[in-house]
Amino acid sequence: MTESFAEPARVAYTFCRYCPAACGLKVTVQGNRVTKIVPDKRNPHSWRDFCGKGRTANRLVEHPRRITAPMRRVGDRYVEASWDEAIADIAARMNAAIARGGPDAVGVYYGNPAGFSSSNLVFMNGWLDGIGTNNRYAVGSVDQNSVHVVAEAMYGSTLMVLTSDIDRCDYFLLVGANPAVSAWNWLESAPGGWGRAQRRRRDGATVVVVDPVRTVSADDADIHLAVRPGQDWALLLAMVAIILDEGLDDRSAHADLVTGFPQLRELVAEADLADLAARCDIPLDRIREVARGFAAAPRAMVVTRTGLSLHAAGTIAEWLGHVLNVITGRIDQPGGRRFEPGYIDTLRLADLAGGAPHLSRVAGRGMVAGAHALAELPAEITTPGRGQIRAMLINSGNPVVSGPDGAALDAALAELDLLVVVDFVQRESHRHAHWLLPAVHWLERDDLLALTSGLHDQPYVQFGAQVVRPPEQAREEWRIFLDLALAMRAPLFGARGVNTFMRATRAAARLLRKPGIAFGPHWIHRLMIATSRKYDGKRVTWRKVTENPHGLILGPREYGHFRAALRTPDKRIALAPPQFLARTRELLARRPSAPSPEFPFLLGNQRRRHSMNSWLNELPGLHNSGKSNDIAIHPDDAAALGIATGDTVRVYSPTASIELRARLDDRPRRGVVIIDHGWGSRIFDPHGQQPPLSYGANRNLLVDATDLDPLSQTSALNAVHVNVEPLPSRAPTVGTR
Ligand SMILES: Nc1nc2c(c(=O)[nH]1)N[C@H]1C(S)=C(S)[C@@H](COP(=O)(O)OP(=O)(O)OC[C@H]3O[C@@H](n4cnc5c(=O)[nH]c(N)nc54)[C@H](O)[C@@H]3O)O[C@H]1N2
Ligand SMILES: Nc1nc2c(c(=O)[nH]1)N[C@H]1C(S)=C(S)[C@@H](COP(=O)(O)OP(=O)(O)OC[C@H]3O[C@@H](n4cnc5c(=O)[nH]c(N)nc54)[C@H](O)[C@@H]3O)O[C@H]1N2
Ligand code: SF4
Ligand SMILES: [Mo]
Repeated sequence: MTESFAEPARVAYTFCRYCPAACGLKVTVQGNRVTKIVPDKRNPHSWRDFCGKGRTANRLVEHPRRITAPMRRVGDRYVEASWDEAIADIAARMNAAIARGGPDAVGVYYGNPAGFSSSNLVFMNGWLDGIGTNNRYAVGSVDQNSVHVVAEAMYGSTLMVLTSDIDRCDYFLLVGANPAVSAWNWLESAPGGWGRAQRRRRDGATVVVVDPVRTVSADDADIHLAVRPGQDWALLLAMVAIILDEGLDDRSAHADLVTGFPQLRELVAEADLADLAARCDIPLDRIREVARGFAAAPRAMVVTRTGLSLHAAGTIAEWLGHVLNVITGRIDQPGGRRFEPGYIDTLRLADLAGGAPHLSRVAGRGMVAGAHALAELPAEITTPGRGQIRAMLINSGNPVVSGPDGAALDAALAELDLLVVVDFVQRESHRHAHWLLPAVHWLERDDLLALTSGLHDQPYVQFGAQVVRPPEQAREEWRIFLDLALAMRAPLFGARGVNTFMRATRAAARLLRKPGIAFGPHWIHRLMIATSRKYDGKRVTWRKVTENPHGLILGPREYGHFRAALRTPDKRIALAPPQFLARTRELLARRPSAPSPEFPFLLGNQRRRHSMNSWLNELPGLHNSGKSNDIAIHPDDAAALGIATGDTVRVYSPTASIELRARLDDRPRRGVVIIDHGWGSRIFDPHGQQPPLSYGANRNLLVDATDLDPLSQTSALNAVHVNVEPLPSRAPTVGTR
């Protein structure tokens, strides 16, 4: 059917699902096409981070290379197929793999966008539970695992995270974060957070930014500590030591809240302040000044982010950030880190979903938050034996680009008997796919902002209703997983009777001609609202939620829920978990390695306002001033190498080599070079024979996957030892168009 442009335009309200900021959007629609997206200024909670990515969201919907029907590989081409064929073939091949190698023969990787759908992961895990596979790999291992590991050890639940009470804070200590670019979010979201922190600053608050790069956030901070990459743990341990030694901690706040204080003291007594200062390369006086300022501030918070976590000592640094907050009494206090229970009790849901512990077959490591580490995936595919992955599904991810040592993963994916991809377009990680399954964009689906409700800095609910209809053959992930479970005879959620029930609701829907009767996420959405937390003695109703398309604030920011929510058996914070103490002692015992003459530089990372990890870069309307990444080198380092802006250089590590343009920039500290991640991902043309589109180079090819944080299993993505050499004047040959 062709859409008539004579149809009057209509306006819909929803929220962006590219990052946790969840900005409210006002979308103008003509026929079935989005013609304009602007911020929804009537959204009471979340519109303030609105950026170009949300503004151009319809460009992805209309991507010229979008996959709009299931596509099957035939030789080196793809042909369209029906859903019945796709589901039947995938189910048969997965079951055959299971018959040969057991349930673990089926593996899954899921990426960041899967978490922004209210139904995707629920049904994916239901399907995987039905299969009984332990081969689940998640983006957390290149992102937030350290948060889960610390939350579980200290507070008893991987999901017990704390939000930032920005508007009352007097002292912000931001470590490894660049909120002016990336918004105030990680496993929490404070809409307009950076603007709000700046407002506090104008009212006298102090902002400290800890970053090896003088970022735009550092430009607007009072103090910038240009830490040596990966050494935040030493800086934070020094601050803990100073605060305890000088008696600046708040005993009354933490005395009856914690266990492990004597063990923390013991550890601190073993550390030598001068040594710690040398490790992080910040003068001790400066560390003292910040530690004292932080402890003395009436209301303060430490906020940690990916810059701190994507390192071999990331978990220890993350832990010490929490320790600083706890010992100075910043937990669940105004201006500190507040526990937001959310209207859905996700901690309880996480308890219910927790499977049996599992050690990976090859490396013998445990899971973090229900998944194994991406770093382990290639070996699990290529190492023969029972449990070897032979069939794999990639759900909303691009791990060859976003994870370490992409070349090893790419080679492993090529060996699979079956690779299934659910996405909009065929990207780098999808090039060996046997099946490409068309996904539905969030402008085309309903989502209830529910599973992340405890991550928002305010009790808040919004239902984002479908704005435009998806292409006829595109399908939401939940439906794909449900259909696969039924076709594979895998009991959904691992429970008997669920599949029969699902079939019955589908049959009833057909019989009564009422599609809404068939089981789907709408059942779950309603159930969540019907069992949600009460505010002021009253529970919000489904009708009220849907009648408020701009979103609803459910109640005031409350304090005092933290203690009751603690999941530790003794209801106290475990301040000094033994595994953290042991790892810190290991780090202390290890002499810092001097830069090797062979690989004298440390490679760091930055985000850009208009990139979303490895996607959106290709879209028109974004990055028009330069669709590529380059390498930022300090002018003094560049001079020693004879490199000028615009030169082509080769950057190499023991793992790989890439080529790109150089840019002189005095923002990184000397010895640190910066290449943005997320570039160099090809976009293929499965419909036609057009050459792939590609912009920039994949810097994560340089990352050694085995250099990882043993606690979080996160690879040291942002501190890779590299060398840089000028090349004869010509265009870079790797990863450019
Ligand atoms: N060096 C370095 N590496 C990093 C980082 C870093 O700071 N430095 N950051 C890390 C972080 S924080 C993250 S989160 C990871 C991201 O790692 P990943 O999540 O693996 O990768 P993304 O680049 O986000 O790719 C997401 C894919 O999902 C697709 N997609 C988007 N929406 C949907 C949807 O609704 N359904 C489906 N089926 N597909 C969808 C996109 O088209 C894209 O192909 O990268 C990590 N990698
Ligand atoms: N525009 C945009 N916004 C995003 C995203 C995006 O891709 N684009 N991604 C979203 C996602 S998935 C996430 S997880 C969040 C991430 O949010 P952030 O973690 O705030 O992300 P970055 O902007 O990469 O900021 C990390 C900072 O850490 C610094 N850094 C690197 N190494 C070190 C180190 O060893 N120590 C210290 N102290 N600092 C270091 C980097 O120089 C950088 O400035 O952003 C989200 N928001
Ligand atoms: S991508 Fe931009 S518009 Fe979308 S939620 Fe994040 S900050 Fe808001
Ligand atoms: Mo992330």
